[in-house]
Amino acid sequence: MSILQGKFGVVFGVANKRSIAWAIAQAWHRAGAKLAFTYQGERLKENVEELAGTFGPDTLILPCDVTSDAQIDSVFATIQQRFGRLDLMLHSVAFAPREALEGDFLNTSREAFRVAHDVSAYSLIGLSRAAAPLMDQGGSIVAMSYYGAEKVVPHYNVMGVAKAALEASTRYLADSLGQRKIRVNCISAGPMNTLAARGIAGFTDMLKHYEAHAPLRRNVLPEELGATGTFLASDGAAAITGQVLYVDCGYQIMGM
Ligand code: 0WE
Repeated sequence: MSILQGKFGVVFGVANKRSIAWAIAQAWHRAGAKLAFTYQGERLKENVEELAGTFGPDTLILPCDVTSDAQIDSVFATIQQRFGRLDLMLHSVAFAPREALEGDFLNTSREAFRVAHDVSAYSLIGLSRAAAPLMDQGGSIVAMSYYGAEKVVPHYNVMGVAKAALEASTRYLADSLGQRKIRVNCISAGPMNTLAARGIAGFTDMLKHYEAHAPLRRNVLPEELGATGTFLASDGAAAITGQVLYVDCGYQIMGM
């Protein structure tokens, strides 16, 4: 029942125990994968060491600011040395300057747009290009998205535009990497109570709105994202690439 036995993976985007990246990493680990983790900034180093350290003292934990080509190269050079190859990659990284997630979308600055797209969308391309040479037996790349990519969600603003770029990039990468048997997909998760959602005005009401309107009348659980991440990483999803899978208790199908 260890469907990822013998597979090597790298996980970008663990900040703390509530992170979606951590939920999917735990599921990948339980399915038998051997994982490397990256963290962004010294502030998050301890958190990731504490969490990923539970997978054993020799768990690979590396710094990576995804806006730095040099740091991306360094991460994959180390993975090459320690693992020799790679099968799985999780991209669970996003950032827009806070002010861009508060006011009117019309006031989005050039700089906020640039940063949001660099961190949240371009990074998937840069990471995929660096990962691909190590995925010499094919691979599965999974990125996290959100409904704000396709419909207007109040305050999601430039992040919605960046997630639209991420989803389109997923399709172009799926085509680019398909002949190497590397699949690229997005999971579009319903809202989750993570660090990235903390302090967002009206977030609690948003969770209540999903609970009231999603067909399943509840919110998504982290372990359900883990299960979908494991499916996409597994041979069960061998013919699925370039897709956005909604894991949102059905919310996305509703018109009203
Ligand atoms: O993608 C996200 C959150 C991404 C995010 C969150 C922050 C908060 C702190 C990106 N950048 C920042 N920058 C910060 O300074 N989600 C899907 C969660 C989320 O964020 C929202 C949402 C939802 C849902 C923001 C506004 C409205 C809804």
